[in-house]
Amino acid sequence: MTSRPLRGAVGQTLRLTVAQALIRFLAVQEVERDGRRERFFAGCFGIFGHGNVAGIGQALQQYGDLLPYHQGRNEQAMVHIAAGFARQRNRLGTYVCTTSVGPGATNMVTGAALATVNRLPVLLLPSDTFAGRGPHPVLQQLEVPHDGTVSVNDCFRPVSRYFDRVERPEQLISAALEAMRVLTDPAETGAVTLALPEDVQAEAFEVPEGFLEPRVWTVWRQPPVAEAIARAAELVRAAKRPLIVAGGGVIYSEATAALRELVDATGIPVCETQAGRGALPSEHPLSLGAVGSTGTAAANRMAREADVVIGVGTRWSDFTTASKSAFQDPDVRFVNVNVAAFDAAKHSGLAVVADAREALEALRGALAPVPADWTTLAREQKAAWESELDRVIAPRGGELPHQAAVIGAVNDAAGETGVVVCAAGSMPGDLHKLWRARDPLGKGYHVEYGYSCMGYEIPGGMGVKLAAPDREVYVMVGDGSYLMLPGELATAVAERIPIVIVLVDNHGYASIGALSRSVGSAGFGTHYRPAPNGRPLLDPLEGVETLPVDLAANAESLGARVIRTKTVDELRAALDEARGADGPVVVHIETDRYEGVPSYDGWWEVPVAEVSDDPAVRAAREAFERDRKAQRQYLR
Ligand SMILES: Cc1ncc(C[n+]2csc(CCOP(=O)(O)OP(=O)(O)O)c2C)c(N)n1
Ligand SMILES: [Mg+2]
Repeated sequence: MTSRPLRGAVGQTLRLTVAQALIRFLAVQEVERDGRRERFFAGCFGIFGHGNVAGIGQALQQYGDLLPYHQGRNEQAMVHIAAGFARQRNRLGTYVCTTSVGPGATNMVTGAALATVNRLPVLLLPSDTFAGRGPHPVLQQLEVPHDGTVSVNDCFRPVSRYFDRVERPEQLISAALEAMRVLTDPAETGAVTLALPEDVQAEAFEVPEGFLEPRVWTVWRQPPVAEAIARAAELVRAAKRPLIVAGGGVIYSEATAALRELVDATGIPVCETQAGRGALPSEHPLSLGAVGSTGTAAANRMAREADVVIGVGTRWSDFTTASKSAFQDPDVRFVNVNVAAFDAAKHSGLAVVADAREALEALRGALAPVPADWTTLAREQKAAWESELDRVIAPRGGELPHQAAVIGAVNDAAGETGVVVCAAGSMPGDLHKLWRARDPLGKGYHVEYGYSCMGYEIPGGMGVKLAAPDREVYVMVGDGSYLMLPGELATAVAERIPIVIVLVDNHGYASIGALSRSVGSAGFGTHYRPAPNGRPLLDPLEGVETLPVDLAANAESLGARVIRTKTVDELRAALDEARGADGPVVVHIETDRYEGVPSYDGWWEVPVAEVSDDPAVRAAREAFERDRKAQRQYLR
C-alpha cells in the first residue's frame, strides 16, 4: 500500500472546520489498480440530526459540487447501499455515510458488521457526544456511570476494521489517512468508523494544504512467494482428485479469466461459494456451481471425493464446507490462496498469501493436466446436473408458482449482463444452486451471504445500480426481508434509481419455517398470522390464516411502480415491461410456500434440543447426531 499526493505538498495552511477539511479530503481520494485510477468516494449518504446538521451537514452543503450528498431514509440501509456499490466495484469505490448521534449512529452498526464480514469498504461517520462535555447529557446520550470515555459509538469497535474518535481537530489528519489505508487494503478492508463529536465537527483549525491535495492509493497485486507456489504445485501434481473452490476473492481481484485459463490448462473442476458464484461461468463444462450446504449434486459429489482442495479467495464459511462435512477424503489437503493470512491459514491449509490473479497465473505455470478420469467424471456430473436443474426450474401446474420457476424467469430476463441481488431467506440457497451465471467477469450474481442480512436486498441493489448504471439490476426479496427495510424505495424513487424488485411473497419466513420443521418444531413462529389469545403459535402445514397485509400496495405508497403478477408467464411479461424504466419497479408474485428446492447432500449444522417430550424433536436430534458424524476437523 502506498499513497501519494498528486502535487507536492505546499507549506501553507487553510483555516477550515474539521467537517469542511474532512469532506474536502474525502472528495479527492483516488484509488489505482493495474494503472486504472478512479475516484474512491462516489458521494455521501446521510440523515441529519443535531449531531451532524451544523458540522458535516454544513460542509456537505458548502462543498456539494465536490462530494454529492444523497438523502437516505434509514441509516442501516445507507450502509447497505455503500456495501452494494463497493462489491459491484470490486472494492475500488464506495460511499461515505453520515449520521446524527445516538439512534442514527447505532442504526449503522448492522450495516457495519455486514460490510466487515463481507470485506467491503464503507466509511461511516457517526456523530458523537460533545468532546468538551459542556451540556452533557446531551439529547440521545447514553451515559455510562463508571466510564466517562464511553459512548454508544463504542458499539462500532468490534464491527469495524478501523475505529477512531476525533476528539481534537488535529487528530483528523491521522484518522483520515488511517481510514483510507484500511479501506483500500484488500486484506484489511471492511467498515471504517470515524466517530465525530458534534462540537469538534464545527471547530476550525489550521489545515495543512498537503492534506487537501488529491491523493492516490495504489492497490498492489501481492505476488505469491515462489516457494509457496512450488509446494502448492507439488501437492496438486501428486493429487488424483483436485478441486478448486472459488470464492469472492477471485471476482474482486478480476481473476476470472486467469481461473478459466488454469482450468482449461489442467482440467481441474471448479465449484463456488456464494460470493464466488459466477467466477467460472455456468456454461463451462467444468463449472460445477454451488458447493456445500446449498451445493449442487455435481459439486458436492466431487467435493466428497477430492483429495486436494484449492480454495481461492474464500473464508471457508460453514455453508461452503457443509459445516465441515463436504470434504470426506480422510487425507484431504487444502491449499488456500488468499490476500488475508487469516483465511489462508484455515483448515491446516498450505497458505499462499497472495492476490488471486497473481497466484492463479503462477499456478498455471507450475501445473500439468490432472488425471483424465477425474476430469471426465466432473464433466459427466456437470451434464447430469444441467438436466436436474432444468427439471427443478420447470413451471409446475400448482395453484401458486414455485420459487424455482420464478428464479428461472428472472435468470432469463437478466441475460448475460443483468445482476441478481439477494441476501436472506430461502432464495439465497436456491439461487446458489439454480442461477446460471453468464457474465464472464462474475458480476451478474450478488448474493450477500456473509451476514445474510434481511433488508439488504433493496438498498444493496440500489448500490449495485449506482455502481453499474449500464446493467439491469434484479433484486429478489422475500416478503419478510421486504418488511424489514422497505423505506429505501422512497430513496430509489427520489434518486431515480431504476432497479427491478421481484417481491416473492409466501406470507412468512418460509426458510426458517422449513428449518423449524426439520428440527422438530413445526414451523413455530414463522407464519404471518393473527396471534390467538395466549395460545402458542404452532403452525400446521394447512389452513393457515394469513394477515391482511398488502405489500404491493405498500410499495406503491412509497412511490414505486408496481406490477402484480400471478403466474410465471405474467412475471416474464412484467420483467419485459420493467426494462428501461426511469425509477424502481416492483414486480409482486405470490409463491408456494412449501414447494422448495431439494438439498443435494448439503448438511448444515443447526443444533437440535438434546432432550424434549416431543417425539418430533427427539427424532430430529437422532438425525442430527447421525449426520454430525460426517463432520471433519481438517487437521492435516
Ligand atoms: C436481520 C435478520 N434477522 C433475522 C434473520 C433470520 N432469518 C433468515 S431468513 C428469515 C426469513 C426470511 O423471510 P422471507 O424474506 O419472507 O424469505 P423466505 O424465507 O420466505 O424465503 C429469517 C427470519 C436474518 N437473516 N436477518
Ligand atoms: Mg417469505
